[in-house]
Amino acid sequence: MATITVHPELLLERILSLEIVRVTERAAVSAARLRGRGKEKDSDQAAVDAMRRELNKLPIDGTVVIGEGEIDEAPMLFIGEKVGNKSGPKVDIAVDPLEGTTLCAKNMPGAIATIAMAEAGTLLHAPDCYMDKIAIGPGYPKGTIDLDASAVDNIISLAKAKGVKPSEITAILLDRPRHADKIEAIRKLGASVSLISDGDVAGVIHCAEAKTGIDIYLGIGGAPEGVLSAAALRCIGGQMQTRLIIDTEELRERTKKMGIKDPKKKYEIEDMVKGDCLFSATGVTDGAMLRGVKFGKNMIETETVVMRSATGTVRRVVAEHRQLAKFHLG
Ligand code: VTB
Repeated sequence: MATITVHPELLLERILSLEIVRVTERAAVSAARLRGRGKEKDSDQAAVDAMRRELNKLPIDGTVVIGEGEIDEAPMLFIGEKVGNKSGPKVDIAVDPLEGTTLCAKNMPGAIATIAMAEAGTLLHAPDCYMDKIAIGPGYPKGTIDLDASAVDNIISLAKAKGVKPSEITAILLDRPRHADKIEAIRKLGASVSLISDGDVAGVIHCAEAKTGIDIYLGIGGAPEGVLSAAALRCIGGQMQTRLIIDTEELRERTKKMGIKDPKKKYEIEDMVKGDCLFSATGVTDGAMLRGVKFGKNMIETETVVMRSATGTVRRVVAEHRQLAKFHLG
């Protein structure tokens, strides 16, 4: 019988692609316990604690490159923190234990717990600042979108590539005053605007999910969220361009310290995620991408989407947690 040899690192990566599900599941359950309580900080902290605890059980030698903030402002999962039990490969980790803290505090749709993992040195070390972003789903010719072109020109180009009228395109943007001009221009063109109050990791991913009806993400959101969504698109396909918004001297210094030589660089997905990666997200509240955590009498149910770029495999894991329900663990 032929023996199948799998490179040990690859095997580990395959195992990790299931292990990281636990990490976001636990963070989501902990945050969801505080859903709708109006306490953003508490639910975020609960998610951070749980995610860190689970991460430290993994056979990895990990470094948080996108985390809760700099060491002086975030005691846990800060940028540079070492995580994992050190017995495995060196990896970069990007986390947003609770993406959409306000959504969770208000029990509104779309809060998720999310993480991306890749070989050490391959994830963009982005500071916690704003980032200009544009993204579309897979199947379009390269160059269909350009961050430096106007929203209108991008929608016209995308409509042409899709074979539809610009009025048949739906753009998703964060509902912020800074996007007023863009929104007006898109509507004037006749295209549809879908506004989200928070949660632009899912917003970008929606472009690659046909069921959402979203064609393009436009506008300014968080840089950490930008790297996380780039990791997801690296797995499922699509195009994305971004640029950091470095508008203060303090940020310029911080960016330099993080090793970013050109603060005005236009990033492609491959610049933000340079090699293969894993991405996982678990729903905290119900959303278009994932169902939120359900607390039953003897069981807690979670839904997770986990992606692996090496193969483009996307798994949806609906898990029933009985022990977690019994012991009321976070
Ligand atoms: C987005 C969104 C986040 O921050 O990145 C956004 O994904 C951007 O910042 O969920 P502003 O809220 O300052 O516009 C969040 O809404 C919260 O982190």
